[in-house]
Amino acid sequence: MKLILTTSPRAEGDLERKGLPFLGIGYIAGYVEKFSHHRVEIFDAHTYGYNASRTAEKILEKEPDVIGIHSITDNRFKAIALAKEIKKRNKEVIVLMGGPHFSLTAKNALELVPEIDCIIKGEAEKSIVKFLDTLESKGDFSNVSGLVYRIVKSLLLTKLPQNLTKAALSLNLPIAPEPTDKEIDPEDLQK
Ligand code: B12
Repeated sequence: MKLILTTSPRAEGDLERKGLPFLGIGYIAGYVEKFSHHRVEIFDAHTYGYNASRTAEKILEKEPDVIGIHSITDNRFKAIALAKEIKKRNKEVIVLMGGPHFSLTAKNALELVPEIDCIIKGEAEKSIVKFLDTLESKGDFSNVSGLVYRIVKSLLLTKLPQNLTKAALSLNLPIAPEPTDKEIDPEDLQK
């Protein structure tokens, strides 16, 4: 599978972060490269200063199977605009969202935005590899931790997002202790 990970186009009022590598998609790409056979590239729409339409065009030229869009709350509408521009041009490519905003609003976003195919909540290194493997083998997505997707008209949240400590250990990184050993689904905190 070919995965392109992109930042969202810059939103009005966002702090300029042009040219600063984005750690989240960087970690995911590093993990995919190291621990899978899938191909992955990063496309930094924010740094290039592209709008949603140009970003969609440029990414689709690379013929990906999956486009993963990072988003925070400030640029969520840019991320949604990008998902729409992608689907307008190519209905087959899978649009996967992630990052702080869609981790908190996954159910709502999938209900309101048909162009979003699925969301991985929380940290996604391991989950995304499992997701790509499952897509390739046409397997069962309910085994992908943190994945939220549609089944006909209802939504399914799989198991809780992947475990931070285990993911960090598998990357051989120094990690801070977790604040609690209880797993809390961020969506529960919104209620
Ligand atoms: C560093 C940082 C910055 C730097 C960014 C430098 C850089 N290029 O990386 C600077 C100072 C520029 C910055 C700017 C802003 N930031 Co900032 N920033 C952070 C901070 C402290 C760390 C982000 C980080 O690198 N985390 C580590 C990486 C590894 O984690 P991650 O990004 O979450 O990625 C993981 C998951 O989210 C997921 N994931 C990430 N991307 C994707 C994509 C897909 C497809 C999938 C499936 C999963 C996925 O997997 C990743 C790996 O495990 C966070 C707070 C935090 N503790 O996370 C705030 C934070 C992200 N920033 C925030 C905000 C508000 C902003 C600004 C809007 C501030 C402003 N008013 O301008 C701007 C926006 C700039 C922009 N367009 O992105 C908020 C977002 C809140 C929200 N609800 O969305 C946060 C959460 C802080 C907070 N608690 O309020 N920021």
